[in-house]
Amino acid sequence: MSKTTLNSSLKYDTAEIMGALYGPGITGLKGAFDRKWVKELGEDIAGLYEEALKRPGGAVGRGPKRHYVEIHPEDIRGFVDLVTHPWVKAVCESVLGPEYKIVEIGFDVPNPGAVNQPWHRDFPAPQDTIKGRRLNSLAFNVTTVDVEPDMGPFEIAPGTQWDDASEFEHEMFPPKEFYSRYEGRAEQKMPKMGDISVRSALTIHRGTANHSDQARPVLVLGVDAPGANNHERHDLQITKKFYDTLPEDLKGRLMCRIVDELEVIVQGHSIEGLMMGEA
Ligand SMILES: O=C(O)CCC(=O)C(=O)O
Repeated sequence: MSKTTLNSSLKYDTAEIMGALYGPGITGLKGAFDRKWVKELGEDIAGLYEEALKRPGGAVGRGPKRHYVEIHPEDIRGFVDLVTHPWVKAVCESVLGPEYKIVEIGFDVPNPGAVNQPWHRDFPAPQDTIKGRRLNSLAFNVTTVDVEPDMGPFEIAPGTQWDDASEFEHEMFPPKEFYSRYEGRAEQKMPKMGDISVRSALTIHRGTANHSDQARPVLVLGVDAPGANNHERHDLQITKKFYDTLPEDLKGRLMCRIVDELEVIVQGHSIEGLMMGEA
């Protein structure tokens, strides 16, 4: 066991973390960052969102008034703080093992007027989960605002990461007849600035209708166990200059291309069933 693993797992309880991700399929850490850190993240995301909206294909529609934008790690000032946070490392080590890799960074923006999404998974469950009963990827979320009930909170149906998807559309969208199961279990999440959550992207969830006059931008960090191959849906790029500044033990964790100049990301992870017409 490496020193990092030992330290992280001593501070945070591995069994508790695994119990949460294999049980409800979601957990979190309150107050991981201070509000100044989150404010900067919100500013970075606001600028990136503005740029992405101007670029054809820069932002993927995830339903009316709702987008997803994949970004470059060095676009946000807090990237290294986030991925080296001891709780984030402990969760990844506990659930994905010591060889985990960072494969995605992006953000979702549900704007005022966004409607309820269909209940969904972010991608089909892999054989490792269906047959092997093992989770091989995680999605971390960091809200950039204090979420209030009228802001279209993220809603999740705990325990449904294990649901059989054979009757789901594209193995991701349960039919409407199944909705009572998700509605019966649904929990709305109301994180505050500074909180981090982590979930299996297979736990059935949806963004809800945003009735407020405020957007609810949320950062997404995707992490894989070896063999999960979610990097194929993404294009993580790091400049050589930025790479050289990274802590040694982080360098090997990034499933990325090292480039001289950052290239515009052609958004790969569109979820057709979430488009619902124009965003
Ligand atoms: O509203 C959210 O926080 C998540 C939205 C979502 O699940 C998605 O667009 O895939």
